[in-house]
Amino acid sequence: HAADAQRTDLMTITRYVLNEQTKYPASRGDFTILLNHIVLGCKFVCSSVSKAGLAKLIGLAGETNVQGEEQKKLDVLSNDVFMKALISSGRTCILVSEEDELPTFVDKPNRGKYCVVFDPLDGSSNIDCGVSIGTIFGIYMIKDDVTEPTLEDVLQPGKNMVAAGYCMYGSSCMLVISTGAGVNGFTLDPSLGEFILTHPDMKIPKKGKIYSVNEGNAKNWDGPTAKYVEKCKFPTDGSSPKSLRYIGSMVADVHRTLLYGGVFMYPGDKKSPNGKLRVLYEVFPMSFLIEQAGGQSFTGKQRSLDLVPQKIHERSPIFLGSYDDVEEIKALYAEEQ
Ligand code: AHM
Ligand code: MG
Repeated sequence: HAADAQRTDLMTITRYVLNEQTKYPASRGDFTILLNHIVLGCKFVCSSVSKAGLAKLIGLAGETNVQGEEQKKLDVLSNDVFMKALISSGRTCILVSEEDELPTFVDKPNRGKYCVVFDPLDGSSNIDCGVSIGTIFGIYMIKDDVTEPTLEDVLQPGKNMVAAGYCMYGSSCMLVISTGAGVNGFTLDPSLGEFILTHPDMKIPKKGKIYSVNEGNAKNWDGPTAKYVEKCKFPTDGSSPKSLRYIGSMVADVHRTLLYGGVFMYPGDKKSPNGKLRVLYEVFPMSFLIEQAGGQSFTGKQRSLDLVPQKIHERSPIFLGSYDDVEEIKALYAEEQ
């Protein structure tokens, strides 16, 4: 009977969030509505990504984004879809996207109490070869709804986020989300067009056998990063060496880390002291999820979620993953002091 129930009682993401909401009698369903609009964006991007070759959507849009990188058509499209969906939800107030240099302040008639920071299509260098890419998002609540919203409302430490998640466009499309009470994974059933709860209460293994880093940057690494990677390859405690897995698509690398354990890192180095990944919409949401799943995230100096960003497109080094593995990295940095 249990097997029957599994097949016929489908927990969709909307139903899941509505259930959660009943725990808060004062809730007016704003978060559910906001999430429904994010889900719409994810479904759109998923369908565009899977048709990318067919629809000849691949290619340069002839624009350059804030970080000076070439922007692909799919990035532009995904950004437009998410922006419009978030604004029309009527539940947002400030939007920060990797693709836009400036934040978007939502006009009064559409204004709500949530701030959304997001990377609409991360890992876009992987589009042309069909490797998994994803959307990353984090959600803050405005400090109060009396005063006019300001940038201060989004320049908050990651631990203040009320929710964070990513959607991976991989061999299947998966949405992984946390509202601060654990992590849940939903898989898109393409025939239903619904995200179904497939990975309830995800927990990251306490220790892993995988390390994930762009080793091409090794010549510029700092001491602790170099020492840690050396330990992964030549362990001195009698354990087996770790395997290296690096996709170069943060969502896919973090997703694997969440499921299989180990560490994912994008350290700072001599050339880029702050690494590559952006604090607001890459480091924070992923750190939030990993902590909620029982792991840790560290910047080389502090807990990642304690960082207070000064600028919306700020970068930070990041080491995240299994609790014990990140503990080792923290010890190596502490030795340096
Ligand atoms: P993007 O936002 O321009 O797509 O860059 C972010 C991506 C991440 O998905 C990934 O972790 C990282 O860049 C890989 O960088 P590198 O190619 O330097 O290893
Ligand atoms: Mg990105």
